[in-house]
Amino acid sequence: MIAVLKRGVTPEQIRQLVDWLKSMALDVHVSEGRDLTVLGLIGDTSRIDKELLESMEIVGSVKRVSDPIRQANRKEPATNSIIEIGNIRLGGGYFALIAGPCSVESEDQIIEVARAVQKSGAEILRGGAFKPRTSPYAFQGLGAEGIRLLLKAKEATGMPIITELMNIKDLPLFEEIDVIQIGARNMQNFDLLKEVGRLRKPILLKRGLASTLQELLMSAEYIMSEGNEQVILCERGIRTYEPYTRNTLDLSAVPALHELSHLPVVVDPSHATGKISLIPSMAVAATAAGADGVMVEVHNDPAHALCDGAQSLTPAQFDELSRKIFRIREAIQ
Ligand SMILES: [Mn+2]
Repeated sequence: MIAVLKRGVTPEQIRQLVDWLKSMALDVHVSEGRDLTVLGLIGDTSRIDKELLESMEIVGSVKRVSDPIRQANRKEPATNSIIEIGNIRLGGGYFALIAGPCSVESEDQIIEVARAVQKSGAEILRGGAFKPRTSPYAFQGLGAEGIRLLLKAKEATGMPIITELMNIKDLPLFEEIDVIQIGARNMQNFDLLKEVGRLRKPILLKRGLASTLQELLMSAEYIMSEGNEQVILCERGIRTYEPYTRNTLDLSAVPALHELSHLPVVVDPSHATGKISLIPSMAVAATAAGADGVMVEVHNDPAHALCDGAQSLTPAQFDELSRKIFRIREAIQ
């Protein structure tokens, strides 16, 4: 960490600041230039409050030199994390198509959708049991019953399951779930992140609707700092001033996250656009941009879906899309 002091500071003021910094177990290297004095702070500066230091009367500016992200950040250019989900791999050159309904509604529904998307090449089944809905009066999901039905679909098809955990008290129900999703609204629920960090199973972490990439990576760091290194990042659109789409899909997040991190990146064009007419193009574009996976909502009867029907593809539409996605994969390999 580097602190540049303001012009005209007295040697006594510098000495007081250096003493205070040293009292926090840091080494301080003082460089006095003709006009400015620069302090180089050496040691564990992660506990230093940058804003507090910056607010001091004699301090002009402060810059962090070391990355606050220690585990999620990219270390070697060519080494990417590969996440194992059952016998499926994701990341580091492995690509997976994830599909399923927004929410689990019945045994017939989830098994029918699972069989259909599997036939089209999807390898992981998604489906919500616990639903974070904007309105408390909207369908809230089947809860524990939904988890039970997802496991029935897993039994019927062999597909690993990804589903969202909203409350840590429900964790015992997730024992046989393959991937736990932390939704956009919970991306900065730090207690929840720490709890899933203590598990030893993959976590799909969705980007918050108003979160920066740095904040997304800090949230991944919360999970990893507890020992769980199996984190999958998910871009699902962010809130902008454009109302035509449900959110704005930030496709540049895919190569940007690959630059910043070794973790795999999945794109969810369904929640990003909210419109069936836009999902296929964005799913193809995400694949072309190098996403390690694409996650799409598919429903056997979108018109009667209890949740997100307007953004659910039919199995036939998904089949057409998956063909395009696999062709793009071949083209970019
Ligand atoms: Mn949904």
